[in-house]
Amino acid sequence: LVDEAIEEINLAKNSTTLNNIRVKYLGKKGLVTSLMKKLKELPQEERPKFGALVNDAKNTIQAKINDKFQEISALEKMQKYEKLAVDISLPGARKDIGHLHILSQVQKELEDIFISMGFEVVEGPEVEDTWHNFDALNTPDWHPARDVQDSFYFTEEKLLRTHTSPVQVRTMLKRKPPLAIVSPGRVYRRDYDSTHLPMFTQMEVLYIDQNVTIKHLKFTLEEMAKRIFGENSKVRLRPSFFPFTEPSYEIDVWFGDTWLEILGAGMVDPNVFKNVGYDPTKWSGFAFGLGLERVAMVKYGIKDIRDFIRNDIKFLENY
Ligand code: FA5
Repeated sequence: LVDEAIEEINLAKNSTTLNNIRVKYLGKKGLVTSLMKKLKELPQEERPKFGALVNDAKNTIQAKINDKFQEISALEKMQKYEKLAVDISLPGARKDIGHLHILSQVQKELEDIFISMGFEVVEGPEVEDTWHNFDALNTPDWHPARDVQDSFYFTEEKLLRTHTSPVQVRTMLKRKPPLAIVSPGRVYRRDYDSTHLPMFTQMEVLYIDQNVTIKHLKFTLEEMAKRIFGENSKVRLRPSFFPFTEPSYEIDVWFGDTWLEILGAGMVDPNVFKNVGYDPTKWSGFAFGLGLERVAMVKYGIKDIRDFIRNDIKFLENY
């Protein structure tokens, strides 16, 4: 009986089985206990010897169970801790922190480039009057850019500015040359497709001094392109027309498989100088207006300009 019990105890794998074994042998109706009860049936002289034997068996089994119990409970404790264990080599739960929108980053980068070249950042209002937005910029009444088809008008004389060029006018009226300013901000047009938004961001650049030539314009454009797009970027200058510059150019940057127009530029038209009271025989200057979304598209290979305003976290997190 003791051997049988020991074998069962050795095989027990958890505390429940072990307890069942204890009940089976040592419980009130257990095998060892019932042997004790047989004691009375035996002749008087055999009782002490038998009693001692059963007691021995009981003690042996009890001791064996105790040992096994220690072993099992240590094991079960280990298993429990293993389940609760923390892998301290895993990265912790991180709080998501926001960052500047890709456009703000590009704007800041460009501002820094121009500040390093001696330009100053100025701002102008988004609600403009037609004089600052068009007339002062030598854009006559009949010009198609003034059309209600292209612009958002509040009244006949007030509109959402269609470009940042009116800030040129406001600055020239307030200050005396020489001038070197950049002016970033939102502008508005009735446009909408994969390269045009109705609300987008421009940055105006204006440089006025004596004897400013196209060479200064070209150098500034090349320097800017190198610093924002890298040494190997491909930039193309195309003759164009703006009422407020003469001559005028449009600048394209190679966009993987095609050219993308990023800015309009030119030498300030003498009529603009007259309109703000600068002497056109004394002063000359260049100006350009960059599309900041377009710059970001080229820099980061973004194919659809509408991604900038979708506010898709997955898109924004990439930059
Ligand atoms: C102008 O707005 C001129 N004021 C630029 C200028 C300034 C010329 C100073 C000369 C001297 P244009 O309409 O081409 O020009 O727009 C300038 C740039 O804005 C474009 O090259 C393009 O990059 C960007 N752009 C124009 N329309 C949109 C639009 N709907 N969505 C996004 N970007 C646009």
